[in-house]
Amino acid sequence: MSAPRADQRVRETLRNQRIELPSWAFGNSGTRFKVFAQPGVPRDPFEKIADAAQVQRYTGIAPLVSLHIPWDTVEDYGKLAEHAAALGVSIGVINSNTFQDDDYRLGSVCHPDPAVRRKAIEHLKDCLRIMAATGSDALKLWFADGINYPGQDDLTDRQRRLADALDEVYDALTGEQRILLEYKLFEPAFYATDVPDWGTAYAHTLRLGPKAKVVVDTGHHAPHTNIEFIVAFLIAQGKLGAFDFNSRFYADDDLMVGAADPFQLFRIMNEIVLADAVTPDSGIGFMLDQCHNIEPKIQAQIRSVLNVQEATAKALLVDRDALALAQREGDVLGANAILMDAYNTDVRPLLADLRVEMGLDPDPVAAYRRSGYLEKVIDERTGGVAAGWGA
Ligand code: RM4
Ligand code: MN
Repeated sequence: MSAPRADQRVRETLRNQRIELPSWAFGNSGTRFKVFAQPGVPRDPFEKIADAAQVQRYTGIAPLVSLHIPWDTVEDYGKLAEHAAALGVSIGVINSNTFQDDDYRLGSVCHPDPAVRRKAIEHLKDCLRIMAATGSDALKLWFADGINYPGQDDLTDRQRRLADALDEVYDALTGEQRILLEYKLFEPAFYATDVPDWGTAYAHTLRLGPKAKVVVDTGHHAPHTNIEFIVAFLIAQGKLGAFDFNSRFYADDDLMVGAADPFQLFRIMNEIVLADAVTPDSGIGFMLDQCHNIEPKIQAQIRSVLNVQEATAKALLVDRDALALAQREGDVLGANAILMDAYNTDVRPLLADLRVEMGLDPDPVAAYRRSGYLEKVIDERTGGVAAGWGA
């Protein structure tokens, strides 16, 4: 293939890439210690979607917004979907929340009391109805379930309760609806989590069937876990459903994706490129799951989208033929150098040029800052209560 044609294919793929934004990134958030409120923060899901539409406006590749229920509860979901469409975005994945109710102190779908399990399952089914009303086709399940002390509950029985709940929700899926099951090593439970790792999520989704897949939240692993291996494995098994992108230094830090370790993000996107899975036809979702506690939120989301885009562009530039040859010949250092050449390429000029082709400003962050949007919403959004983790 000649170089210009290769460049066209890279551009085409990048143009069709889609990154999904979390509604909760635009609300106030914090740590266990303090929520630092920011001026101009949305007061309801309509305003969160308006902020998300700004990210789409300047990046051109972020037209989907995930909702979190009950944080994004509204009376009329059809109206919310219309509002999104009018702003050039649409509703993506619906995230269930079975972790912020007093009843869930000992768990939700794994709770020892069947009445609490019933309540949690009914919430998940409500989310299916919200999907139908918003045009979303995926339900993301993250369970905070687990136990803090050895002996607190029966580990095996909790797995059975989990399986029963998942079976019931799976059976309630209609049409194109599907389940995305997320795992997390620890927190809020400390001794044992009921879906702690990809193996557990994989086993449950395998039992459920083809409409259930695994979510890899990049922040949910033990230090030094080789996440790209997990990604490669799940893709090969047809079980990678989506990413929750963010980055971490210590635990589930939820910092901007690509900020802590851009090389890891490149290695992950390299597996995605290898599997030809960058664009939406792969069926894999690329979502951000982040909180911006001290930095400006819309700008941080724009930066995060660009970080994923840059890592993808670098992965697309890997000389696959040369790499395959070096691998076949056992040229250890040659193969590694080919990958590093791509990683070390400055793709910013290519992406700036692509944006101009797409009718966008070559520098999304600068264009957003110049727009005065934040100043405008700070003026407009007076009164009411800013959205946050409880609202
Ligand atoms: C969890 C997990 C979920 C997210 C919540 C807010 O740790 O990452 O995906 O919805 O946090
Ligand atoms: Mn997540």
